[in-house]
Amino acid sequence: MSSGSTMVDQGAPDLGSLRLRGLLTLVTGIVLVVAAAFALTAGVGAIWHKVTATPAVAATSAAAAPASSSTASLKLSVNPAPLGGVKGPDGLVHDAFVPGALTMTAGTKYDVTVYNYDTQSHAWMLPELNIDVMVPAGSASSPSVTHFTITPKSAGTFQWFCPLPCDKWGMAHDGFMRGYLTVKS
Ligand SMILES: [Cu+2]
Repeated sequence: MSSGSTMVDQGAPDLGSLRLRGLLTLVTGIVLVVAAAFALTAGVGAIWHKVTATPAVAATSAAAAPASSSTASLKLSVNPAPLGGVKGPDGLVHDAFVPGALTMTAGTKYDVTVYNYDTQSHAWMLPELNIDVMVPAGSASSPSVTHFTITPKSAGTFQWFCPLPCDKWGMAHDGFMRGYLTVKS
């Protein structure tokens, strides 16, 4: 065999070296085919794994979603721009918490932030849910900021109001210094 390889180098292949080349070509071909088959199998396996794994991940995050959605944030503004209040049917601008009509879901915790653009203090009171929050005076350019939380436990309609003497007309009308909180189950 060692003399055969020497013969190849000399450029005159005999029958033995031709057979060897043929065998090598055949073996190389088989190796390539097997390797290709392996690569294909691995590729399909990876895709299959990806396809089957994706729904499992999606199902996990979907199941976790309700727990994280049990907290919500709500913004209230007293006498916001551009009017510095809300225009009533009498054509005058009145003191108002905006929005005045609120909707919440029972069991959800609401993180409420109140911005007061009025130079007078107000309060947001809802006795049935034990809420009585002082809202300090602010200004149009620098509102006071007050935080409180509400977690309504059961469905119902509750009236909130400002107990401080402010806009007399507003205190007597829903959507101004009083209004309703609707809690859905
Ligand atoms: Cu008020």
